[in-house]
Amino acid sequence: MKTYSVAVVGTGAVGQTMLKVLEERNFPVGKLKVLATSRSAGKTVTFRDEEYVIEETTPASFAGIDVALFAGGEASKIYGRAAVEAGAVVIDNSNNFRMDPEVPLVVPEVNPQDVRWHKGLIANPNCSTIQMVVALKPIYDAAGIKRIVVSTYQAVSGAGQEAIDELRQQSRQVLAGEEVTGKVFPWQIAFNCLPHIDVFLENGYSKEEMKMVNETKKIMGDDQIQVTATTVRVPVFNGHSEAVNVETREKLTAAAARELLRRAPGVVVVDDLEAKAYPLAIQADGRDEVFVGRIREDFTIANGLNMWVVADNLRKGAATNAVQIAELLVQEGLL
Ligand code: L14
Repeated sequence: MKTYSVAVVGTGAVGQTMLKVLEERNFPVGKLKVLATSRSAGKTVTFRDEEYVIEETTPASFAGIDVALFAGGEASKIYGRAAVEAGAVVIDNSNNFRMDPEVPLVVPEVNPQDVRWHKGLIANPNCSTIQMVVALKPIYDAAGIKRIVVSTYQAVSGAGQEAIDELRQQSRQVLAGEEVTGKVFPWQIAFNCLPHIDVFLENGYSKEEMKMVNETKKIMGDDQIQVTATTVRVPVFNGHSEAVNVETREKLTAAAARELLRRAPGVVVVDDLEAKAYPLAIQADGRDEVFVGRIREDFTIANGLNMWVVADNLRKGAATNAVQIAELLVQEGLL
């Protein structure tokens, strides 16, 4: 079988999950380079029972690399273009290039065709956007979408390993009646909700909220879709949940939507009220699918649906989606 030289840039929560997912899904990795900042260089990671020493990223790191998965943050801003010039296809999980008109923004279940026009760089969307569009795509195709109102309940893992540690430590502190300390979040996250993810913008929205607005239109290829979002950090370790209200162009009953979602790629419907079955973050943890439940009509408008959408934000929201894009490139002969 043909194999590919792969670089993973970043060894935080997302980078580590990328390595795990590459291994689990049996991506045809020939040579592997694990790159990071000088802070992690020299440490080791395990891939397929072999130890790899983490190397410091430099512009020269990408010679001979076929595909470079950037886990996020600043790295792709500094080395992304250099990697492309060295001949790698870059799949970038950061926000740096997502809205660049020269860069496809891809969710394989939604717009796989967009990989074809890549010019070396492909962006992985924001975690909250990915799981929402996977759930909305079959509804869009069947009935069109006018407007989406979404509220998110986002896990701390999206903010990295330090944020996971902070929730654990603060939970202990609260239960022990100790003073609560922290440095990742602006306020205590344990036993609390923060309507604040990423930075605030001039228009009063957070950047995370505007990512959901803008990325949804680009991925769905429809500028007319109205999206409004409230993104909230909740004291959950991993797995984002979303309350999604959607106004369709044509009438779609809850039963019809449920049936469409049952057949949709990458979706698992968990929707049995008798059995108290609905998607849960703790059950989505470690899974690659998007879970959808509580599907019901919004009786306040002619064509409205409500649903509850949950996914593992480190996997489908980041690492798995990036690896799926790499798989797509292989299938399409684009690597
Ligand atoms: O835009 O803090 O990909 O949970 C996703 C995780 C932004 C921050 C992105 C978080 C990031 C977000």
